[in-house]
Amino acid sequence: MADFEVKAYPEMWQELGVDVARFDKARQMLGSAYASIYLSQLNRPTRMDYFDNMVAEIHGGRVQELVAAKKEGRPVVGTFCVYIPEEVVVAAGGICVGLCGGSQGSIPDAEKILPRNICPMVKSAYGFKAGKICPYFQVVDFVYGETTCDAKKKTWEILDRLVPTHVMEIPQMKNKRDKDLWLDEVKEFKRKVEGVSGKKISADDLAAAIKVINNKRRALQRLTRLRANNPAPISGKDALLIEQIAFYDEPVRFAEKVNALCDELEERVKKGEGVMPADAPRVMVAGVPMALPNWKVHNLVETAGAVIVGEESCIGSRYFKDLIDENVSDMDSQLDVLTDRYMKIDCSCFTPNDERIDQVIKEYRESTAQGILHYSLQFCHTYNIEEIRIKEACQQEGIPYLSIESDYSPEDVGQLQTRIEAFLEQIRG
Ligand code: BJ8
Repeated sequence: MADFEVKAYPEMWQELGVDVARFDKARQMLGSAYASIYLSQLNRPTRMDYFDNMVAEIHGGRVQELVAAKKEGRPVVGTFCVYIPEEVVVAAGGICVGLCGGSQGSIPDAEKILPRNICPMVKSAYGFKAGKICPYFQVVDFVYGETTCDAKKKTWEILDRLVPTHVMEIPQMKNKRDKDLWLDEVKEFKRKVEGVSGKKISADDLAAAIKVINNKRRALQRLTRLRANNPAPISGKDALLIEQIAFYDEPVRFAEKVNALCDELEERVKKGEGVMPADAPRVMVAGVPMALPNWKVHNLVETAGAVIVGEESCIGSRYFKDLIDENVSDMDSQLDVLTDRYMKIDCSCFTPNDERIDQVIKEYRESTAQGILHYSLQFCHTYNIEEIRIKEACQQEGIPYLSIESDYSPEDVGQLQTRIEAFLEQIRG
């Protein structure tokens, strides 16, 4: 197995108030997991080297950039949901970072205070702050939470004791009054960001930020389109990693690197080169976001000889499928089109949520997948219940389907492996 190390920056961690001894163990574990899950893959595109380096520097180089930005007075905002309008933060010269919530390691810290029977993503995220084992959490000026689900909504009240946590009310329906509420929330968010940064956001600032984030989303759309080729030019694991890095990398650089990778993938497609043979089963994943370093399902599916060709998820297409109209130039119209774009996010917190059911089938067709794997986290009521409708839609369309409900522990790996192998046999026919 290739050597890989997540770099250590103990002095900086110390200054940030991280529990260095514990965090260093987590760093080593992440490095060996990454080497065995990622670097063992065959035929990887060479331009994945940038993203490998982003993982190597996840607790160092990128954190240094955030610390430097803060010294310049630029706000650093931690987020947990794709509903947070990052264009507003970027317009104020700030940085949005998606905070970690995909690891089993921080859950015991959370369970000292939070109930055990809530979503592992919420516990993992809270545990990172409570245990002081995430430099990103230590560096943010404040955290922006939202009211998408009960577990998150109520955890923010407890998290606020450890780090300033401000909550946006996300509407749960899509009527005109809901859009009006959301527009008010976006305006209040803008005031908050202006307050922290001491910078009044102009229409030009917002226009520039909208372009930056649209370009990031366009690069991810391009990557998704390339994955529809057979053989797939990139693995699902690598694509998922890129979608995860999208939440903490500098957006202009990130878009450049994704586009450079896509250039290489286009060459591969021309030559008929892939990461798996053309007869490998092609699977699309739909459901709950897989926060870094949650690679469990992708790893199981691809280790079993299939390839994942799309993620209908917030760490996936829900984050980048919609762009903001760039053809308006006054602040009121900009906030209006921004609000429209965010209202298209079809999170399962909405009711009714027919758009998502249609979107899953649309993405399935576009990805040229041969089956859908629905993924929910334990205790996520909205995704677990909405799964009923996704399953019905798949039955109606004759799409091979598997539903998985899991958490971050390794305990169910054997059982999942058996179910995934049976599902792949069904696809192979
Ligand atoms: S817009 S999907 S990122 S809320 S899995 S914490 S819902 S109990 S993640 Fe999400 Fe925003 Fe929606 Fe997307 Fe709660 Fe469910 Fe846990 Fe969840």
